[in-house]
Amino acid sequence: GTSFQPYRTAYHFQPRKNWMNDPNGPMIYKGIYHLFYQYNPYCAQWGNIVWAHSTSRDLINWTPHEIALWPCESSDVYGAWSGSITIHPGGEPILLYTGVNRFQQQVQNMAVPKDPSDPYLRKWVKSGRNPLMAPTPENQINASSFRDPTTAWLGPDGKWRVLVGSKINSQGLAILYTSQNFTNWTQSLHPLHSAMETGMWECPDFFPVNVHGTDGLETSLIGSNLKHVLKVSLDDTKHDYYTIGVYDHVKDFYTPDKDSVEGDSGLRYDYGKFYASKTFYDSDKKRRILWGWINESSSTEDDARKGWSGVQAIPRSLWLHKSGKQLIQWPIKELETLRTNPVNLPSQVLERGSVLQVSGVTAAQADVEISFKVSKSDKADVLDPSWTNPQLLCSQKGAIVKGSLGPFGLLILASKDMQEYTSVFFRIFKGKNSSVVLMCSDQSRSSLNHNNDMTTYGTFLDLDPVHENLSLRTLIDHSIVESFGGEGKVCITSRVYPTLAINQDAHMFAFNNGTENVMITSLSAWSMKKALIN
Ligand code: DQQ
Repeated sequence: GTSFQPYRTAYHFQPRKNWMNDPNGPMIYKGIYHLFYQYNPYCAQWGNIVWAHSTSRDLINWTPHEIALWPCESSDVYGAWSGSITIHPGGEPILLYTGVNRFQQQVQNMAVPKDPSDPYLRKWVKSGRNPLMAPTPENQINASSFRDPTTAWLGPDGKWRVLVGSKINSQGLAILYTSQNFTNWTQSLHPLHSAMETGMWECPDFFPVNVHGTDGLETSLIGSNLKHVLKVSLDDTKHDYYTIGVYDHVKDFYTPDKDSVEGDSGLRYDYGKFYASKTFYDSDKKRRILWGWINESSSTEDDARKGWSGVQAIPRSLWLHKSGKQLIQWPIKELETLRTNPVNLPSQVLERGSVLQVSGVTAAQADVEISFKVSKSDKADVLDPSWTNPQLLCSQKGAIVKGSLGPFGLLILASKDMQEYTSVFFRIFKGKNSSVVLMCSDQSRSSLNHNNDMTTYGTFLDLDPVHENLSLRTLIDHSIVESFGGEGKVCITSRVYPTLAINQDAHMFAFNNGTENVMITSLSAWSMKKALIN
């Protein structure tokens, strides 16, 4: 790597160098947060995968530890791939991961801490019984599509259950295994759930959510005031989608609610980059926390030059929206300890065609919250019924395409003369019976270096812009733009690599490129301190 590193993050998790992908085995143990991750110890490209390990007291500042799992046994010699940790009722953590064995087959293995009295759990011992789950000629499991065990949960019958992601032809499935003792596992006759035409399900995650309130729930909890979430990572499109539904713990079936859409057009954690995510229950703070990997949008040559690839999104608290139809995600509260030098702008009209500079913040390393209100939506452009793909709509109607109500939002990582900027914005349309809000993250002008993937992202946002505040919070961290719309109803994360708008040469603006005025009801921005990361 080189010493000129304008794209390294100040407060998003990353290793010192080399390649990182999926977050693995997140947990809290003896008051310490643990994060493991898929890591290549030798270069900035995927390969030679081990489990790297860091710990933290606040999920913000991180200390690296030695590699937790090296591939070295016959059951994992070609890689220690993704997996999860389960905390047993007695408090001991047990790790399940995918090993790629000497026949290049994917199998599931176990490891336990060598010394459970060490709160940092620096050493792990693999089970002599590995592999615990493997493809055989009898079970018909495809040996190259059998990976990523979930956190296990305990059923009322005293048996453990775990899911492993798989596929049969183009049908994605979550294979279910049960066990009395966590070592001998039996494949169930049917998967917990499957869906046609979704392709390989990587990194399944299955957990209960509270019907009332924002508290998280322990993974094995059974009760009446809860629903279940099944998230899978779609290998074909590299998106994490989820359904909300009901888990029958006697028949061991999960059934998504009937309005919960399967596959790539279903609900996503994030409509930008966010993959192979995993949640864990934080028993100290009674919340469920989501980790997700954000890959680079730069070329492999640029990654090799900078010597690293991959970051983790800010851990997000997640809970069920009161409608019961979607999840809400919000950056963990601890992130706010990095906020400094607040800039608050008075509520004001953002006139049509105007730009308002947000000065006094380190715009390349910032946290900003802005809220808009529109007085009426009768002037909004009419939504053509054929415009059903929000991402496509955002790329056809980027920040420079004038509308009536919108585009309005933020210009981020902008160079002085606007040669470079990333825009995160809203557009309001008149739908059939109500207004329709579109939220976009437009990277098309983010860099003069066109070797980057500058795809525009977008999603619809279920919100009434006349009677509710239309809010946007964006975390800016040099090469990361992580946005939360509608108080966490939707997220869009992107990677950008400005060549001019770096460090102190980056600027931030609010803008309204519509022909109607809009109201800014509040605008607060903070410079962000640097976290201690690895
Ligand atoms: N990454 C791991 C696999 C998983 C994939 C390998 C998802 O276990 O399916 O590094 O990004």
